[in-house]
Amino acid sequence: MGAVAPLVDVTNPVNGHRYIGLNVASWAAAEATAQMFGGHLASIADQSENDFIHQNFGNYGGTTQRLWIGFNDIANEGTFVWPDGTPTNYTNWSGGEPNNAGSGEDVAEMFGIQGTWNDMPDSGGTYLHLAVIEINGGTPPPPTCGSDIDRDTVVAGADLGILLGDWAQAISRSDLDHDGLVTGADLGILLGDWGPCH
Ligand code: MMA
Ligand code: CA
Repeated sequence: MGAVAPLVDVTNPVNGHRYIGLNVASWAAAEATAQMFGGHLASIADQSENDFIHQNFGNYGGTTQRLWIGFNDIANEGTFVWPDGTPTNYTNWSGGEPNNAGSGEDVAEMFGIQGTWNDMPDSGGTYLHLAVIEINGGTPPPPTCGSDIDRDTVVAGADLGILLGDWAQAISRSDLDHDGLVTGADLGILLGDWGPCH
């Protein structure tokens, strides 16, 4: 197989996560592809993340898309989970969904038109799906290294550069004290963590 060029490749400034889009037929193949990229099918933690995916993928190429997202109840019917371990704090099901229709539906799609979700069979039926792959979604940094913004296991100039670039904004990746704004307090935390993670 040759190189694979994502159809969409965007970073969400709110959480710093990267999302790429590829046409992959079944949900399981899409999740396997996501893992080859070092990620999972997208997890959606809140309305803001749902909006971001809806806006960036829902009308790709000027066509209303059906999007594969990670939510699934494959392991335990009726209990939907995210493949990257994101807790289930937010859902955006369409009315009457999930309904486990037909011979069963264990994986979720997002309707590109309005951003709501529906459970579907793994095959996706007759619909082409755009898989939304999230590269660095659910795995928080180890607690001893919360300032390692770029997750390269060392708190260094690259992290400082990201934090300064996010200065005075409500950008969670650099809001190390989680007070809603990137300020001198966050800079102090980062400088205190300077050096290799341990
Ligand atoms: C209906 C509805 C959905 C189900 C799909 C399967 C068109 O919508 O029952 O819940 O997932 O059919 O194609
Ligand atoms: Ca359904």
